[in-house]
Amino acid sequence: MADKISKILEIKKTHPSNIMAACFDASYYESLTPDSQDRFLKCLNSGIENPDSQVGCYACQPDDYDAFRPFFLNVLQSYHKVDLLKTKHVNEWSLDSEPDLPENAQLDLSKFGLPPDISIRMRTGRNLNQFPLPGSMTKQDRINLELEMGGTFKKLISNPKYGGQYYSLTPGHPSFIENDQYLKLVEDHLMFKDMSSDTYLVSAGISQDWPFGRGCYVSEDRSTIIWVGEEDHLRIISMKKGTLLNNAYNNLKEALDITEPLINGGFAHSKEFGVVTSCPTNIGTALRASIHLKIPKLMENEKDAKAFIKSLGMSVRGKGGEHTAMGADGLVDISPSSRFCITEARIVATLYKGIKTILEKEGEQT
Ligand code: CIR
Repeated sequence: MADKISKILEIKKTHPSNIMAACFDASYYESLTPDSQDRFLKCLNSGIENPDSQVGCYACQPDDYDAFRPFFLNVLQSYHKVDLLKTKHVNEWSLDSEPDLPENAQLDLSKFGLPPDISIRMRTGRNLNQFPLPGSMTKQDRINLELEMGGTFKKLISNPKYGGQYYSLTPGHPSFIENDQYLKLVEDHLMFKDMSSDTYLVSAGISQDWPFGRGCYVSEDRSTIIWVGEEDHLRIISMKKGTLLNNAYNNLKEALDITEPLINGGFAHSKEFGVVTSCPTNIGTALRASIHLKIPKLMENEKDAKAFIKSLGMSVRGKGGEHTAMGADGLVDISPSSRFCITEARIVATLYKGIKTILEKEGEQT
């Protein structure tokens, strides 16, 4: 243990951008009981083993953010660039809470010239109160989480609005699929990749016991997807074709509303910080709302385009997601950057307004 502490103190000096190390306070650590010290260090392991981490810590129990509040408060303020003395996180899905939206908050992108086959993706993460977070799960916990979710998926499958099926990677599970079928689901962007090559997730304990307890539910029309056993217990994904942002948004909210009451003990939520996720970057709403836009003229100057999009509170990725290259014809994936100290409604309003401004600017390019 002393080893780990000296390593953190070293990283503080060598890697000042590692938020975990920057926020580590030895006297706070000393004030904890020996059991709490163990539990706390478990959260910091990823950043200790990977000094180049940007954040460097993960919550490993549903109440870690509250239990280690003095530390996580600083991490969250630092990463999300918020002052929690002045700003409180609030979850709010109603678009009526947002000013300056079109009548009845109908967020129709066809007004900006987007085609009817445009695809909108929204995802959020949820963790169950009854299990440790993925970083501290045993193999049996992972298997039990998947079994616990079985009842919920059965209900969704028998509901005509959803139907579809569950695919499991767990050997011996009744819905087990072979590797070729799994790879096809990954190719179709329905299932997540093996996380074992992500060094941060390995050090965090999140990717262990692959492929046990991993799987995904896919609705008949493929618009509602629930991943089991990735970075969070659940990732709930809504994918809708069409120009009305409301469709993807409402579909996501409905999937959450139908799922949560079916789960023993419900989802982990912090009074102060909102939706609890493994990674501090996702806490609050865990909501990522994105769209693929073609902005070839703006993307001729990628650096300026990125800075402009950033100034609107949005991030740009390649069309294949995080760390992928920009697509041909200036095709990019854009999404509001904030997840914390912002409401769900504001995230979607930011996306809508951002798309409008970006496309106007694209139109002005010669
Ligand atoms: C890190 O701290 O760099 C890794 N644990 C990954 C954090 C993930 N997300 C991010 O930086 N946006």
